[in-house]
Amino acid sequence: SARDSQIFIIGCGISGIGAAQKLLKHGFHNVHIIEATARSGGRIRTGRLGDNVVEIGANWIHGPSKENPVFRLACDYQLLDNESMSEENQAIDIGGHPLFVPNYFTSSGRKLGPETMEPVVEFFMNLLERSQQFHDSGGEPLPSVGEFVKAEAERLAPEEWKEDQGNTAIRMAMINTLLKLECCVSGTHTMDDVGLGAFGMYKTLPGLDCTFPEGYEGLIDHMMKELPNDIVLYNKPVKCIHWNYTKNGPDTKGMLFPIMIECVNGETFAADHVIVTVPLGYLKKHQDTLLSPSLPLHKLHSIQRMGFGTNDKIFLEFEQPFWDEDCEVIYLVWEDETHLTDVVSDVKMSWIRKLIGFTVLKPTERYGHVLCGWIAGRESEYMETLSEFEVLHSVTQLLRLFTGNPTITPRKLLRSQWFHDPYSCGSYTYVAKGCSEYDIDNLAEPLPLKGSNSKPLQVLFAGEATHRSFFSTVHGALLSGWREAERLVSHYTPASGSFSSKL
Ligand code: 6YU
Repeated sequence: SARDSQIFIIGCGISGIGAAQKLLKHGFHNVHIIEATARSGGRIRTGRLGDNVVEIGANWIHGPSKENPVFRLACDYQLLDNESMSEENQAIDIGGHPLFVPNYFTSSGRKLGPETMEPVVEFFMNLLERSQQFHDSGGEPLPSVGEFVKAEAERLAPEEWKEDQGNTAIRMAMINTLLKLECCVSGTHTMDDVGLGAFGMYKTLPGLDCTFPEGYEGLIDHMMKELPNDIVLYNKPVKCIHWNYTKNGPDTKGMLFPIMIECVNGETFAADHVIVTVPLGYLKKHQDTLLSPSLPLHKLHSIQRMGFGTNDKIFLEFEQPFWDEDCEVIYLVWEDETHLTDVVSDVKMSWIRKLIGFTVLKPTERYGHVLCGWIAGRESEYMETLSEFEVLHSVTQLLRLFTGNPTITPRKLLRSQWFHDPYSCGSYTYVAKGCSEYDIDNLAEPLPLKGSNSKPLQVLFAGEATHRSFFSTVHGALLSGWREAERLVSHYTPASGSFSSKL
C-alpha cells in the first residue's frame, strides 16, 4: 500500500520530529529520521550552568496563545507554569517586543534612570513599528531596516528631544544599543542587511513570551516518547541526497527507489521521499553537494539571498547581583558611540561592544544570580573562536567598566557557539535585503518541480527557514514539518477520499 512508502527525514530538530509525528499518525509506518549528531532537538538545546537549567538555543515560546502549536503542546505535556497558561497571559499582545523592567549602565560607570532612557526605547520601538508597515503598503524609501531607522532617528531626534538637549548624545548611544539588540532578535550581523520591505513578513501571535521552567528540551523529550524507539538513526551526517536516481542500491531487493541517501560514513538508504530539515546555514554551506542532481537555479538563488546569521548567548553566574531586585534586562550603553551604527570598527579588538547587555534569569529562587548576555553578528562569531577564559576575562573587564566596581567577578560562564556548530552554521533566518516571501516559497518548493515527468515529491523541504511568517521560531519550524508531512498525506489521499497511490 502507499503507506508502505519509505520516507526519510533529514534532521531531528522540532520540524523533523513534527513531520515524523504527523506521518505516523496518518498510517505511514516506514518513517525514519537521520540525524547528524548524537541528540535530538537541534537548535532547541537545554544546558546546565552549575545546577541551573539554561537555554543554549531557543529561549521563549513567542506568542504563547491557542494559535501557537508549541504552546498547545507544552500545555498538553504540562511543561509550563500556571501563570504562563493563564488566560490573562495569553491575551497580552506585545507585538514581539516584551517590555522587561530595565536597568541602564553606561561605559563611564553610571547607572541611568528610566527618565533618560525610556523615551529612547519608545522612540525606537516606534521606528521599528513603522519599519514593519512597508510590507503591506510597499514603497519603502530605503533598502534596509537599519538604514531607515538610522535616517529617521537622525531626522527626528533633534525635534523629539529638544527640551532636553543635554541628553541627546547618550540617547543616540542608546539607539546603538537598541540597534544591536535588534541584531540579536533578527539574528543578523547588522540591521543594514535586513530588508525593509519584507520586515513586516514576520508575524507575531498574542501572549506574553514564556519559558519552560525545566528547559525547552522537555518538549522534545515528550515528543520523542510518542515516536517509536528506533525511529532516529543518530550520528549519521547525510552527505548527499541522490534524487531521480535510477540505479538499484545494494539492499533494495530489486525494487527501484527514486532516492538514494548517502551518509558521510558510506552507508546508504533507499527512499521514496525525503524531507530535508537541515538549517538554512547548513544549506548555504553545502548547497553544491547536498543534492545530486544539484538544486534548480531559482532555489539556489533564494538560498543564497535569504539571510542566516548568528545570535549567541553568554551565561554568567554571580555571588551577588549588581542589578536592582526587580530588574529583568540590563542595557549597556557606550557613551562614546555617538555616531549611529550597529557594527564595531575592529572585530578582534572591540567585539565585546556588540554585547548589548543581559536578561536576568527569573525567578531568583530558582536560578540564583544568573545573567544571559546577548551578542550577534560577526562579533559573536569571533567570540566563539576565543577560549572560555578569554571570554570571561573580556566580560569581567566590561562589567567593571560599566558598574564602576573594580572587583566584580562572575563565578561561572557558559556561552553558545552556534556559528561553529557544523550542523547549524549560525542561529536562524532573517529576510535579507531584496528578499520576499517568494524566496521562502522557493526554499519550501519540493523536487522535482511541477511539470516534470519523474516521480513527484521526491525531496521536500521543511525547517524554520521555510515558514513564510514564523521563520526563525520554534513554532514556525514545527508548522513547516507538519506542512510537509501533510503534503505527502494529501498526495496519497485523492480528493474523492478513497485511498490509493497517485504514483
Ligand atoms: C523560538 C526563541 N531563540 C535562540 C538561539 C537559537 C535559536 N530560536 P534544527 O536546527 O533544530 O534541526 C535541524 C537538525 O538537522 C539538527 O538536529 C541538525 O543536527 C540536523 N542536521 C544538519 N545537517 C545534517 C546532515 N547533513 N545530516 C543529518 N542531520 C543534519 N525560537 O521560538 N524562541 O526564543 C528562540 C533562539 C540562540 C540558535 C533560537 C528561537 C529559533 C529556533 O531554535 C529554531 O527556529 C528551531 O529550533 C529550528 O528547528 P528546525 O527543526 O527547523 O531546525 C520583526 C521581526 C524579526 C524577525 N525575527 C524575530 C523573531 C525572533 C526569533 N527569536 C529567536 C530568539 C531566540 C532567543
